[in-house]
Amino acid sequence: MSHSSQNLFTALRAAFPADLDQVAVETATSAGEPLLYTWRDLDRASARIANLLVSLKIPEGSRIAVQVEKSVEAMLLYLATLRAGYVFLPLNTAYQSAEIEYFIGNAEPAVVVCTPGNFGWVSKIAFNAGTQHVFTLGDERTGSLLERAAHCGDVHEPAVKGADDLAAILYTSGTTGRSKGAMLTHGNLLSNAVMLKDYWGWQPDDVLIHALPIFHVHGLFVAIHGALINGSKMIWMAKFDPKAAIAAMARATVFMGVPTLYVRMLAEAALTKAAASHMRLFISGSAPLLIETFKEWQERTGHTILERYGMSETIMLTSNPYAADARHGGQVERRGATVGFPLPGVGLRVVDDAGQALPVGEIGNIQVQGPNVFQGYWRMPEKTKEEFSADEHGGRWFKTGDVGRVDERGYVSIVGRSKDLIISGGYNVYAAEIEGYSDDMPGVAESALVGVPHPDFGEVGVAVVIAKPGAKLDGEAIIAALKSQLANFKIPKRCFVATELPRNTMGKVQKNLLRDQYKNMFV
Ligand code: MLC
Ligand code: AMP
Repeated sequence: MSHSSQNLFTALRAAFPADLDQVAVETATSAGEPLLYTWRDLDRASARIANLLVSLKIPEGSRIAVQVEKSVEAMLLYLATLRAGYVFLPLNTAYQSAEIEYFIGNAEPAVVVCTPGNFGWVSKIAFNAGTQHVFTLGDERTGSLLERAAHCGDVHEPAVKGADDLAAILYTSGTTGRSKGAMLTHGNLLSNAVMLKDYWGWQPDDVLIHALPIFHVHGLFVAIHGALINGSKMIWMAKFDPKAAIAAMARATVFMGVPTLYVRMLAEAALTKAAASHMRLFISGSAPLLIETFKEWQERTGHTILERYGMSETIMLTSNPYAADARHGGQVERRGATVGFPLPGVGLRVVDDAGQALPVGEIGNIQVQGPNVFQGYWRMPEKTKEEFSADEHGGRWFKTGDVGRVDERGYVSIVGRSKDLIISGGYNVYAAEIEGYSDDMPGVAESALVGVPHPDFGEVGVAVVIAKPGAKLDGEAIIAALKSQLANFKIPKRCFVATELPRNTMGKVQKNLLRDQYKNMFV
């Protein structure tokens, strides 16, 4: 092995404890039986899958697209993909056939792994797109992937990778409604993981409760890398359950969640100071954490949630301090309704619409740079160019699409988004995508989707549709039709039929008026 390899797996593997027989992952079967994986298990099982991938003789840079339920084996498949040097492409299990067809058509993966139940339709899409290998991976360690991997050796030398070599592609929607594949390298992921280990003060005896899905940045990268690069055990939950998460706190020290998870745990009487007394750190991100939730958590548990901010394109960007941050006058205060400071190595500026840097305290567009910022969108050089801007020194800044400000103490607050995006329970819903599907329905002249406050999901989508002359529309029927085409979390919670959409003098739909009209629907 070359010492200069920047393979992320190699770095994670190097952090495994010396005693490989210690428990690395603690989980349960669907019947509730305890299921333990040692560090040696992680090493050997990921080697087998890596050897299987290598045996397929797929070209370098091949994408491995994966749409499977959360399981330890799904994580091992991710680790095996890194190990073998291919590019991991995770897909939310809620995505339906039209969405999957687009991703597979766009990414042209050499290998697709799906659930046994979806093999029929997923393999058809994959083979039509030219994919040669489709495997299945089910719950309880079933499926053809592991059957084939069982015949492969359990020793594998990680592929030598440079910092700029691709490790993963994460699809993220855009203003046009078409998803773009954010290309992340081994260097992006590794630098972020190493920096967070230090910034969040990971300790030798930390134990992470892993309760998030593993097809997005938060559960896949921040949580898994965080634990592995510290050699820390994970308590692994296939699905978030507030009661189980609270019960696990007695044996754990770190929890990561989207705000909805905190809201749901707060609704449980079992959440007390005593229940959380073994915990060291609660981290929230992916969506705004309401100040009420932040305060209530402090009162109920005695812990101050550390809120941080990130994106698929950049992994983690800012964080409230865990300990004294010397760069900011030794600040240790975790301030609610802020996302803290730009992380070490991350550049962050706030600019006006012309791209001019704004003074401290003023609200504007957030742009970022750093070793964590992605390489661009997969096969979309023009889109990539549009999303970056240059400064007078030739610096390259990524336009986050988030609107915010930095106060005189250096704390960043996100106050809005210039992108037409709704974040519901931590999942992103792009208005343009849903509007596109609604507009294509018979009898629909046009439509608008807006986000409104929701007590559980933070924000949910509400659709307003306008009928073509002579057509009669039914909101419920439109919701039912959308359900057959799109991932469930993208479905508007309500659909209203109106006579017209409010427009300004330029003819642009005034979504702020719609948001205002429906803002009290759920709260
Ligand atoms: C589920 N439903 C949702 C929803 N999740 N509706 C809106 N928004 C959501 N997020 C709906 C389903 O459509 C379904 O409706 C019903 O709720 C029950 O579905 P479920 O799957 O049983 O829901 P549940 O298990 O309760 O899921 C809720 C959740 C989940 C909060 C646990 O959404 C979740 O895990 N969110 C985390 C997302 C995440 O990891 N984001 C990180 C992105 S990374 P019906 O009508 O069909 O019955 C990122 C970068 C960063 O943003 O900074 O981290
Ligand atoms: P994604 O594209 O799924 O990675 O989502 C990234 C977006 O989530 C960011 O651009 C923000 O709009 C939002 N986000 C992430 N963390 C936070 C946070 N702590 N507060 C507010 N918004 C957040």
